[in-house]
Amino acid sequence: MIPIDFDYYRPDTVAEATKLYHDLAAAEKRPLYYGGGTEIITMARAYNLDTGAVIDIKGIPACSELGFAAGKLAIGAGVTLTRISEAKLWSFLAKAGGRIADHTTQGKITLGGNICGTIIYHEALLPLLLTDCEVVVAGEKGERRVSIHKVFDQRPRLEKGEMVVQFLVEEEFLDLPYVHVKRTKSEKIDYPLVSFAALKNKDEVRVAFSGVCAFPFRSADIERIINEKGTALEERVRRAVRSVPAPLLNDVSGSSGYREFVLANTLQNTLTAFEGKESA
Ligand SMILES: Cc1cc2nc3c(=O)[nH]c(=O)nc-3n(C[C@H](O)[C@H](O)[C@@H](O)COP(=O)(O)OP(=O)(O)OC[C@H]3O[C@@H](n4cnc5c(N)ncnc54)[C@H](O)[C@@H]3O)c2cc1C
Repeated sequence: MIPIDFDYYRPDTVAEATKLYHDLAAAEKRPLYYGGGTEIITMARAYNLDTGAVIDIKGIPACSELGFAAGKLAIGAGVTLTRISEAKLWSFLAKAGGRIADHTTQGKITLGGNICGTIIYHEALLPLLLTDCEVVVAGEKGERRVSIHKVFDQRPRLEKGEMVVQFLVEEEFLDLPYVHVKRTKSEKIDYPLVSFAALKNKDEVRVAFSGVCAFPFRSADIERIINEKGTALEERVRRAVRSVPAPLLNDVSGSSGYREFVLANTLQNTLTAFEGKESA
């Protein structure tokens, strides 16, 4: 049971949704945009969330879009992880999403909710970071297109009242060789000890991580180090691990020392595969 009363709205357009947000905020309803509701409902049940109104974005056509236009794959923020997987348009994102929560919950979790939620892992973000995708964001003043790196920098960076409408990924990235590895403490379904994504673009390897630090990240320093082909692989991996941008997580899933070990191994295996053959 959800122990709080709140109003439920399901607008048909982005403009209607952002106006609703503005009006509800002015009426002190503390509105929230609502994707799959998995985090909102879980937190409300645990008395960790208080809202007077939710604005469900799934009735908005732009938020449900999944297809190609003008050389880009458009993925609506309200598209579920299951739909992404079943559409078979981008196997990298399907794979990253396919290791989040369990099969049933993936049918509810939306891409926008995974990126904008408060749970620190945001694992579906990793392929998006590696493709430098654009994000359509809407607020009271209208829509804007921004880089994913501006929308998410250690945490979601939306302005108050803004919602994510779509993610736009350049088609040329969709067929590049990639690696996705998720290591958990024991169960296949669990929060990540290390979640790792790599993409090979021509000769350059791009890498992004979740579960390593208290936020997911892609690091220019780490990419520069691992792409120094003249340096021995073991040395590159050692330096890359030392360049992680924040303290390694140390929690019930694993100590920081164990995470460092798993991270080094994952990097080593990925680079060996990428440098030895075309795809891994
Ligand atoms: C059982 C379980 C296991 C999980 N395991 C993992 C895991 O292993 N890895 C991982 O990365 N995550 C995991 N999560 C977290 C999960 O992926 C997301 O946090 C998900 O729960 C939120 O998606 P949702 O669509 O249900 O969002 P909602 O619950 O609807 O919303 C979550 C938050 O995002 C905001 N929001 C939603 N959509 C938008 C939008 N379009 N624009 C702006 N703000 C928006 C909402 O206002 C709210 O604050 C797990 C969650 C559960 C419940």
